[in-house]
Amino acid sequence: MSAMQSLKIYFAGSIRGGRGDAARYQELIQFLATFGTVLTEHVGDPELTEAGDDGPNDPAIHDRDMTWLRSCALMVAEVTLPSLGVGYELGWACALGKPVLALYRPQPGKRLSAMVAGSPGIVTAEYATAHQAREILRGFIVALQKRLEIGSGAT
Ligand code: 6K6
Repeated sequence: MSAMQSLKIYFAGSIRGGRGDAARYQELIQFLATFGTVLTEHVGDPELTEAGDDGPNDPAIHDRDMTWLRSCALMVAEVTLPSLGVGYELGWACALGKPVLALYRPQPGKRLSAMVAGSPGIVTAEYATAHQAREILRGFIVALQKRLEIGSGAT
């Protein structure tokens, strides 16, 4: 990738599945923005509630997000709070061959879906602190940037 091109990052996190982790999403998005362009910054918007219906209609949301998903270089999903929409996006990202990182905070008495944890197309990483999450993100993106540079024949 040339220095002029910004890495397009699709961040996925629960919206109608519940907004309990919205502040974490915002922190992760702010960190991701230091590596490129986060296409889905609204996922971390603290004003966005799970019940809010003042935005675009559902087909418009779906089609806009799918256009972004198709155009992204990688997907990062925070999967601790289960969300149908995030599961749908993960499936599409895998089918499209996108690099996918799922961040998960282990919860007492719960386990991450086997369809995420067991997917060969998804790198799942467990974390507890924001610092750990940032280190995981940094490692994943730096490795991807190296692969992209090698793939583009850059020296
Ligand atoms: C506001 C309040 C309720 O719905 C809205 C507006 N909705 C959305 N706007 C943008 N992206 C959305 C919206 N709903 C779902 N998504 C996408 O699905 C995001 O990229 C999230 O990663 C994921 C969340 O899915 P749900 O099932 O938790 O809503």
